[in-house]
Amino acid sequence: MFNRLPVTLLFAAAGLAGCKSDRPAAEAQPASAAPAASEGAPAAPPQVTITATDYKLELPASIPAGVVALHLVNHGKELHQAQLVRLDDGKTADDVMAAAKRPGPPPAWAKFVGGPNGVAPGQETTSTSSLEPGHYVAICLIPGPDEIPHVMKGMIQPFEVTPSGGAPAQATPAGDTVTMADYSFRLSRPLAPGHHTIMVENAGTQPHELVLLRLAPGKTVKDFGTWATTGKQKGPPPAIPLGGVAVLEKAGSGQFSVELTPGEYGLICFVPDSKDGKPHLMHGMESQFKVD
Ligand SMILES: [Cu+2]
Repeated sequence: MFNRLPVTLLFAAAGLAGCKSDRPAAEAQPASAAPAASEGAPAAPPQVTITATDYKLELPASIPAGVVALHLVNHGKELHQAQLVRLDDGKTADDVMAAAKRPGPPPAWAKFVGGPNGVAPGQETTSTSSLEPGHYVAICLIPGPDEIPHVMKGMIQPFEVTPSGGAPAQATPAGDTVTMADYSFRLSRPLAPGHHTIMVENAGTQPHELVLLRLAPGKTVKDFGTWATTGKQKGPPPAIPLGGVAVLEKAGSGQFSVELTPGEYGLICFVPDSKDGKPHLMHGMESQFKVD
């Protein structure tokens, strides 16, 4: 399945599910824990740190179910993401690797539920999701200049989401929404400079992802699409990926936060089309906007 991803699924990580906050929440993770809620107020979601290097993803072996903020830190020299994939009972990371080596669409037992999307070396990003209990893997499907997706080099890490009995956590209310369709992004309103929490919803029939790009002067989203796919990542990148939400299946949602400064930005989706296998950007799933 991931064989044809090298070029096509560039930033496709599996997306996390929605961030509606009516799920039982989670005790804070010992590692990076969550703010406590005041009496009567919903708890803030626990935070889990995911560290990416060339080529490993590190995260806790167990995460409490419910709303969780996933903070991805890229210590590598290449672009990385943390696509979350929920596996049916009995399936393991080895099954995912075996499937990755076969051509064809992803197996039905693997559900792409979002997660923090691609960030440049040295960057970090946070994506908030609502996770059901179950077996999961975090993977990086972004290829390097050799067009081999990082999952094939070991960027796959299993983890469990375990039932939790705490008070419901509350995601930060999103001030902005991006609705994804086949094949478009629609912003609920223009984005001003400053901090934003952005809800991403998949209203399409196919899986989609959102990668937020800050464009280099004079460059376009299309330039980045070409650089990342057919251009073998040669030369200076025409844009810096600032995260987003990795692949979400139909009706999935997740949110991410970002600090915007004035400039030109883009949104792009690299998910391979279910009919012709071309990345969605080639079906027009890319858009550009100005922050000023
Ligand atoms: Cu798409």
